Amino acid sequence: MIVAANRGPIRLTEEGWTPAVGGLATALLPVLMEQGGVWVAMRDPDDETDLPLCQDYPEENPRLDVRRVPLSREELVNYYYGMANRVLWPNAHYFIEHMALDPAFYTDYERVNRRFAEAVLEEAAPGDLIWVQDYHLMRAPAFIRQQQPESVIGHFWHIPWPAMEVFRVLPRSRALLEGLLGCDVVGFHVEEYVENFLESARVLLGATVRGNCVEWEGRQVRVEAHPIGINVAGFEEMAALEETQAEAAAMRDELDVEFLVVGIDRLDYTKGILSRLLAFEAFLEEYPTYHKRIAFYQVATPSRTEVPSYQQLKREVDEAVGRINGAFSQDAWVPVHYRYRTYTQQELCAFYRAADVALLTPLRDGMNLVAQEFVAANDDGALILSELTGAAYLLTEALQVNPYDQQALVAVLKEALEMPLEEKRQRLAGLKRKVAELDVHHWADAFLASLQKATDSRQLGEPENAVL
Ligand code: ADQ
Repeated sequence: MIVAANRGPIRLTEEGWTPAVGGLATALLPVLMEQGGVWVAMRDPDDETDLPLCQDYPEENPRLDVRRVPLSREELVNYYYGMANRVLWPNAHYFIEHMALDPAFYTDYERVNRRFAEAVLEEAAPGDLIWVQDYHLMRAPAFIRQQQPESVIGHFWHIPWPAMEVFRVLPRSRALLEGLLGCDVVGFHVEEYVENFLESARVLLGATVRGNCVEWEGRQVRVEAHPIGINVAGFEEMAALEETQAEAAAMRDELDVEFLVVGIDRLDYTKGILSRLLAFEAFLEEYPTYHKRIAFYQVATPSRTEVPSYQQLKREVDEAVGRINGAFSQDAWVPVHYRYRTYTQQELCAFYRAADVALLTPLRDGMNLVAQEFVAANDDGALILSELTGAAYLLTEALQVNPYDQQALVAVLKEALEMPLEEKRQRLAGLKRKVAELDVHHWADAFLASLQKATDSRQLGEPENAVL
């Protein structure tokens, strides 16, 4: 199997090369290590130039190759910070006003996608499954298909696919769509994104769509929902560690309040951190009885710090935190605790365990794994979840809210804080069942089984993925 993703699956730490933290590496490294294979990723010109272009992993008993596509600084700026993060990301999340349209972004995106495709083709043997990941690599599947028509190619899109009318705003939307239609299987988190994609192919390319298949250049492209999950056993184990429980207890002691509300996100305008802070401010204004009894702990990982919208968001969040704490702090009580940094998964687990309420209110989110992590790690808290996330379609026992509606946010926070313990436990039990089903290993198995079907039907000489 060959995986192509913007980032590689391993990191150099004090203990040597170890798997990267995060869903993708957790899900796909074990599969690749078992089957043997190659992971193609970019080589970051900022801090990876001394890494080899081909690296065996693990060193002592190699099971896979990490193949790196070297990028120049300019390519990184245009392909990654530009096209991926200033064009495709805001478009998919319905933030059209954040889109920056510089033709150089697309030119380098195309060039880098072609280089990824070439690297994949150099590594691929006949019959290998090729699995391309995410919005950084929309054009690569079509390049691979052109060069090697028999390839079996899948693509998983980790963010929302927007409504067709929003997608079509993108310059070159048709070429981008055609890139993905080089695949046999295209995966999204939920049916709604599948439907938006099918509609985009039908309207923008005039493609024939039957059921969940797009007929394209004499092939059938299956478009499917494969919701991603977390490493459930890993999170449950981490949450149960004595160390984690001690950290959670120490956090509660230090904060010394009756109610702890947490938010954990990358610092990204799609995550709704600013509106959440403003809603918390409105809550404190409306309910003075909660003063000195509640704390809101917001953790934000630095992200895409070179992009101007992210720099501006950082300033706005800093300012809002300062204003709220300036207005409401009394004696030793500070209402908002804001941490702009990255934590280990085990430390995040301590936050999840310590919390009474997880307040996760993205303005748009493909899935939102933090909600699932909270459910796996917490025993008797309440989950407030934006209805504009992929997770909301699945985690129906959460308290769901429109993150643009400040009054609703205030009301749902009060409801969560005052929810009887029995109801919280019941909801959490339902949520835990869902999260267990969504497990990331299941996600990888289900997608790969679908991709394998494309190979099998070809070998049988059937019209591939035929819809009868
Ligand atoms: P993200 O936008 O990054 O992912 P999310 O799904 O919530 O969003 O995953 C974030 C991950 O980062 C979680 O595993 C979380 O634990 C971790 N994280 C967050 N804050 C952290 C911190 N301060 N320190 C350390 N780790 C932190 C994209 C899409 C999502 C989709 C995923 C997977 O935008 O919608 O769910 O991919 O497909």
